Amino acid sequence: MKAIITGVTGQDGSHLTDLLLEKGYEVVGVSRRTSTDNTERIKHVLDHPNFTLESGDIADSSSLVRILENHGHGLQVEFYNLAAQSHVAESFKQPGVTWDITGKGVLNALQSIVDLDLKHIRFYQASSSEMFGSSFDYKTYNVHTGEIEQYQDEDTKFLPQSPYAIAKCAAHYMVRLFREAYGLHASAGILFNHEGPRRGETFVTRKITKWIGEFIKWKNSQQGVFAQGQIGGRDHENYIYVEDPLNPEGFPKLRLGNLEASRDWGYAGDYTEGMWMMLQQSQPDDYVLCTGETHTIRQFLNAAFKHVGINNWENYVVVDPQFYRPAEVDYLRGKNTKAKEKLGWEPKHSFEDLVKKMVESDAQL
Ligand code: NDP
Ligand code: GDR
Repeated sequence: MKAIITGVTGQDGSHLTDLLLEKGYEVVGVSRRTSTDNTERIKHVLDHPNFTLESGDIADSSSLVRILENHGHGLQVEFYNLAAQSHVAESFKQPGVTWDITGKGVLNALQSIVDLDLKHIRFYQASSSEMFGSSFDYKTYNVHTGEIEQYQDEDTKFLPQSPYAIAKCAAHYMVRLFREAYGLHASAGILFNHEGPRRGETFVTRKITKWIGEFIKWKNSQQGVFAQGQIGGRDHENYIYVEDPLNPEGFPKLRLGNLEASRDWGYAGDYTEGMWMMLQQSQPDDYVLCTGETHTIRQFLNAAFKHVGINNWENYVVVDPQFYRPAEVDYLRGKNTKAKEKLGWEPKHSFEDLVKKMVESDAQL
């Protein structure tokens, strides 16, 4: 069993590598050239006898052809395409690059597989709940009050709200086309947000838990009594201080954007197992992976700060319009019935488990 993983240096790539090595796979990770080392998340497997790191870029077809020629032959080969410019806010600033990597990159991979006649390769595409954008379905769950439940599943239409989401939609349709046109075993996992201690530091959950970790370290290093004391000339709007007139240094507050959006957050390790399960099915298909619960950023803040004994997180956070997006996805809450019934997949970690795992890792509790 062999697996080629693009995006191996990312959060999901590193979890998937751990899982497949455990299962006895030979893993070929594809990593692009960067000016500083990007292998932090996979450094523990770099010397593993079943792990090889290949240099390649999803935007460069010739590098994919070389890797597929070297590693794509053999009976059981799986290709997990996790490579993407995956930051939604950044996709508004770099829409062209996002398109080339997150959208066209998928065509490069699929077309190379067909051109090289390696159609036995099973292909996984990392599709996203961002493709739903502002769209949802609903069912009435209380006929007396008329209350409705909003959700997204495999049948919900896509209404993408960012260059990232549009690129993911194009890639998603490309996977479907190659499945139907060339008979490829190509599946797409429509994954809702999944996080963990390996999450990139600019995504909101990790940004929060990393700040908490650094704040705790700073607080523990201070001599004075920690409080929101009013000592003249201090910038209490943007900094946190100790009540020590001899110590002018403050700690910068956590700056965030929209706190009202709702996300269906799960643990990344559970979701990479779902990716693998999809490629073990006799028929390729598309599946939603999610928890079925949704929480606002405010609720995440509440839970994360509570975990370190802080009940008034509002005093530590500044809402900064620089982190607002030109268009927002307000509400994501998935329904995972199909994955449960057909794959036997279920998330193993709750929202509370996830928050605990992330805060404890960053605050070294
Ligand atoms: P990360 O941002 O952590 O990882 C992205 C990976 O893609 C990194 O390894 C990055 O390499 C690599 N990459 C970027 N550009 C290229 C390129 N041109 N050629 C080759 N590799 C490239 O994302 P996640 O691990 O969180 O997500 C994995 C995939 O799943 C992505 O496609 C993402 O869009 C999708 N997804 C993620 C969800 C989530 O909640 N995490 C939910 C739904 C979908 P480098 O280290 O060099 O930057
Ligand atoms: P998302 O994740 O856009 O859902 O995409 P992100 O954590 O970036 O944002 C979630 C929500 O938090 C709000 N927000 C902030 N976001 C960031 N990054 N930084 C902030 O300071 C901040 N303040 C508030 C956002 O506006 C948004 O509403 C992730 C990525 O992993 C995608 O690749 C993936 O496809 C989707 O999840 C599913």
